Amino acid sequence: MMTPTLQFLATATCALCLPLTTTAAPSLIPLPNKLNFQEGKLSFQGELKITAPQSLNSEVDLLQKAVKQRWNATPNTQNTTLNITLDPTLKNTLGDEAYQLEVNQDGILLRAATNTGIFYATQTLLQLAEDNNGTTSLPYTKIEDSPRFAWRGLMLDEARHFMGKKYIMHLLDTMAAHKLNVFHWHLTDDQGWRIEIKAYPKLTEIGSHRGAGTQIPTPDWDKKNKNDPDGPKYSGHYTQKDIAEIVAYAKARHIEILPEIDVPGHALAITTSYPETLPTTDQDTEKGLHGYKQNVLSVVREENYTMLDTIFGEIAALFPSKYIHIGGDEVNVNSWKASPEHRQYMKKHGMKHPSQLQNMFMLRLEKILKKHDRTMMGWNEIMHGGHLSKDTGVMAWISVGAGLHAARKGHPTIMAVGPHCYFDMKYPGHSETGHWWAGIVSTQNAYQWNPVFDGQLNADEQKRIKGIQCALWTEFVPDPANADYKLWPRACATSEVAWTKQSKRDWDQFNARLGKHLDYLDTVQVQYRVKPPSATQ
Ligand code: TNX
Repeated sequence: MMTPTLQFLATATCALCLPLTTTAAPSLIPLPNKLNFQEGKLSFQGELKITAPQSLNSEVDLLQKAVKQRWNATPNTQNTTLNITLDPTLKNTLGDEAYQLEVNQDGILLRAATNTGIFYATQTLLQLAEDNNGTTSLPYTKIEDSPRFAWRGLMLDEARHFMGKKYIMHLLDTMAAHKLNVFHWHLTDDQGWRIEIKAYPKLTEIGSHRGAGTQIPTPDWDKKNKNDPDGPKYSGHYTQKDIAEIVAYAKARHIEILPEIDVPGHALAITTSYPETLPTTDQDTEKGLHGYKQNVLSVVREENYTMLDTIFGEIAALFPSKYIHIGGDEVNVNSWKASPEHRQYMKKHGMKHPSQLQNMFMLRLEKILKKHDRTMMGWNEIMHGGHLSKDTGVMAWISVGAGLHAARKGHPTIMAVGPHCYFDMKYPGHSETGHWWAGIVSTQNAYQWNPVFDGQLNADEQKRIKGIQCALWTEFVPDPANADYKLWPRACATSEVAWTKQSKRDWDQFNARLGKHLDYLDTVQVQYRVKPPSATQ
């Protein structure tokens, strides 16, 4: 057992224990699955005296830091304890991520089967505490909690706008506070390549810059300086050292990072850095959906697979995640139709439609990732043109139907559907910025849905819905403050959809809790959106 390092004074205020309704819950988001508040509070000044096994040092350390920062606690010689125990048998009844938390007149107890469970218990504890001029109080509480979905994700696009290490760490902290456990990092796109690849240095030397004096043009949505035909220069990338630091930071917070390298489309940053990766062309092609030509890789050029093998090898060495995301969305197949060697290849292999070329490419990537001991994941378009290995993960963004289709086909499926999960869509209100192709996404829209769409899937198919993920694409998100604004409180809703059982969720009740929860977000410096008085949500 670890010896007590910090002390705190506790004065239990009431011994009467009456169950209260969950609306009395201070601010807990996501709502625990079994929660019982009782009459009375544990109040204390000073720091926590923690007893815990050594194997929990990392979780205890993070808790102590948070307590110091947020509860403004000062050393104190009186004792009330926070006892933390690991009990592996809980795994059988409650699962890996479950925890129990109890606050009573004698102190605080946290129990779980794993470090992850204890970590979540500490996050609930931090939300439970109220600080009043140096006195911290916790309601007498009994919680037994475990998540509905294993995959509770949040995606950030840093290709369109680069937010930087400090913001990512802040975001990981805020995710952890909401028990979100997958950070999907969209690191490459047409407008920028944001990760150092040692074998292909031009990807960042050339590909991480756009605008004036660079080779990647400023996109229309980013032409801030109208007098400059190229727009201002815009740059940013992470070194492999930065990445290692961020991966470790996430790991300590029980978050897995899912890296995304978007191919074969959305690849202007690659094709600009290494033009030989492009198909040769004998016809003019239309611009793709996002206004670019020449942003699709050749899929018949063998050297491109060597390049991707090397890139994904470096990615696999940096990120310990089970899956690696390869993008695969919105490929402008006209680039292949206009290419003599692609037409020849199709003829030779009896292919009728260029989507079959896309399928061939995906099958090659599945193999490359397997070689690096990883499993492929991609946007729902990866299913076009043929079958894939059943263990390949599909992230459904374009529609619910695409997600249901993926689950029926046997793929592990993540629901990331626009109308509920795309937080680059506008909030309600005239002055809000953002896309609107998936509609206005209010916090209520982010909350009121059921990711398994009851009645549409049989039991086996339902099990393939591994969870949900919200996404922040950043064409219209210029900086970290705006990223926070667009994410929160909508991602609070995502966290509860992902964590709390459908039968326990209720919008009005969530909305009531959210008011108080915003105070908590203040304590962790989240620049969330405050609903204007005129807006409904
Ligand atoms: C679609 S979702 C895209 C992104 C855009 C986003 C804007 C997906 C896989 N592709 O490239 O940024 O819409 O909402």
